[in-house]
Amino acid sequence: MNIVLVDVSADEHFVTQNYHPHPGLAYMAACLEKEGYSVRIVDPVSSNNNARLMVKQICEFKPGIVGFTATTTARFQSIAIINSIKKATNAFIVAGGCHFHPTALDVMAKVSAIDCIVKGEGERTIVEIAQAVESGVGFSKINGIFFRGDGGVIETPDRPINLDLDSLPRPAFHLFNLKRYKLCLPGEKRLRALSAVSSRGCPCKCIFCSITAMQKHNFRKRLPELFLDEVEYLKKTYGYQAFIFNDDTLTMDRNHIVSICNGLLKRNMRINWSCLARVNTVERDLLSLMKSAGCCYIMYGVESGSEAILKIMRKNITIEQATKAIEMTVDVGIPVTALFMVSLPGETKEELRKTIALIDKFSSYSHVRAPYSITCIYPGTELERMAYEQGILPKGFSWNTQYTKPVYTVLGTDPYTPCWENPYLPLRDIKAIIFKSRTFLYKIRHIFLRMQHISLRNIIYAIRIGIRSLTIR
Ligand code: B12
Ligand code: SF4
Repeated sequence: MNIVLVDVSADEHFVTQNYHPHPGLAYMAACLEKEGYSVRIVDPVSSNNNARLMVKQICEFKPGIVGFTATTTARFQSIAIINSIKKATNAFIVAGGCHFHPTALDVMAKVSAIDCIVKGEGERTIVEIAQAVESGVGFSKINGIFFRGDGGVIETPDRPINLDLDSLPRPAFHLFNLKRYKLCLPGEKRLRALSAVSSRGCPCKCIFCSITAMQKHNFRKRLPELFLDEVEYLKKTYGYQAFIFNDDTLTMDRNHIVSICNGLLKRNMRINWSCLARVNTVERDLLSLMKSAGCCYIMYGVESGSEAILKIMRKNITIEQATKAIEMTVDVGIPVTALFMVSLPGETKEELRKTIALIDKFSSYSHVRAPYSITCIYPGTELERMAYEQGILPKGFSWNTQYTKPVYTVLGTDPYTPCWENPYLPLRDIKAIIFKSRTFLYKIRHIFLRMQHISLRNIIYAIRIGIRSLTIR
């Protein structure tokens, strides 16, 4: 039987500049191939994110099953293609991943074209689904799914999150047209890169994070030697000199990261790599070792300049730890991105100003970038639960029916993903407060940068923010 796995993106920018071949699909495809199925991956890079072309590529493979993944941002693009495929073929349609899993009942109710939703990790489940579709035995014995039965949607028991990551075959990157991927290592080197994952999950409980919903704080790591065998194989087979280690927090387990670094040095792998880390999991010796093993970029989630807000978001870090980690990292010669969020629960104008001050402090260091984003609410998170409780998500809200507010367009965020709103910090004022707090030189630079992408929309946006900043106290 032929099986197509599909990744859809919402965003041209990511597709043309920074898109990763989807590791989840690559692992599932490898498991299906191992069981003898013919698999094709249809992805936004090879199809220019063009829905019509994607539908054509899916149909011409004559699939018995089509599996879709999507982030919340890309859900409507994905659902549109799902509906077209159902009209054009008899294929059994499965969906999974960080959006479809936590919204499963809602999406099954709204999108009749979807036959089955997979909860959590898909490697074992997709193989069992393929076997069930082929043999016609039914789905009730497959754990970790929602499917349509006689009496409506049926949910089977969760699968324990105990998949042995070392038992998985190598991700099927041969099914991607890797030459078309422009993904580069962040930072100055801009080397073409491929992603690799040495652990899954995170034991932390940040209220905004989707990983919690997917992995339930379960942290599992691969044997460093086997992970390095995989990286070495990817380097030799596809010629990559750079890798993005996409573990949720690569430095979560000190022994694990130390073994990876020592292994890279012992094998004389000479690769460059970047990773995500937490500020309270690094110290100078570790950072120096990482640097000597090829680490050339680290992203830290700092999120807020207010200790009170960090507590509310259960980030479990302090500003002192963040400052120390960032200073040590640049000191050993690794450039840093410190990620911030604004409009977090409990945030007032005063708290926001503390965040801006910390952003400006970090941005003044050489080799540190400190971008911020407006806090979006994602399904399955603690933040979603709080948003229902506080009426930020209205009664009857559905993740899979278009919902937007004019202010989301003002913010320049994805207009269909709801943002957190605070009573003393209206969303419509946030950009203006940030703009007003900036130095004169910063403002001139900001206006100049926006003017480089000159469009009527950008000009109206800049004027609007400017006017609002004059009226905000
Ligand atoms: C790499 C990455 C990116 C890359 C590439 C994304 C891509 N090609 O998919 C880039 C940088 C482009 C990116 C961008 C964004 N990302 Co991102 N990203 C990640 C990251 C760190 C790693 C993904 C990964 O490698 N996972 C490992 C693989 C093995 O797991 P997986 O993908 O979940 O797949 C497994 C299961 O979910 C399941 N499964 C998944 N799909 C399917 C489909 C079927 C049919 C089945 C059966 C099973 C199944 O089985 C898979 C194998 O076990 C994740 C965090 C994470 N750990 O997932 C965030 C994450 C996916 N990103 C997130 C976000 C918020 C974003 C952005 C919105 C950020 C922003 N503000 O711009 C954008 C949106 C991009 C877009 N336009 O859609 C959120 C998504 C939340 C949500 N509900 O949508 C995540 C979960 C981070 C988080 N902590 O919350 N991201
Ligand atoms: S530390 Fe990172 S991956 Fe872990 S829960 Fe917090 S945001 Fe998510």
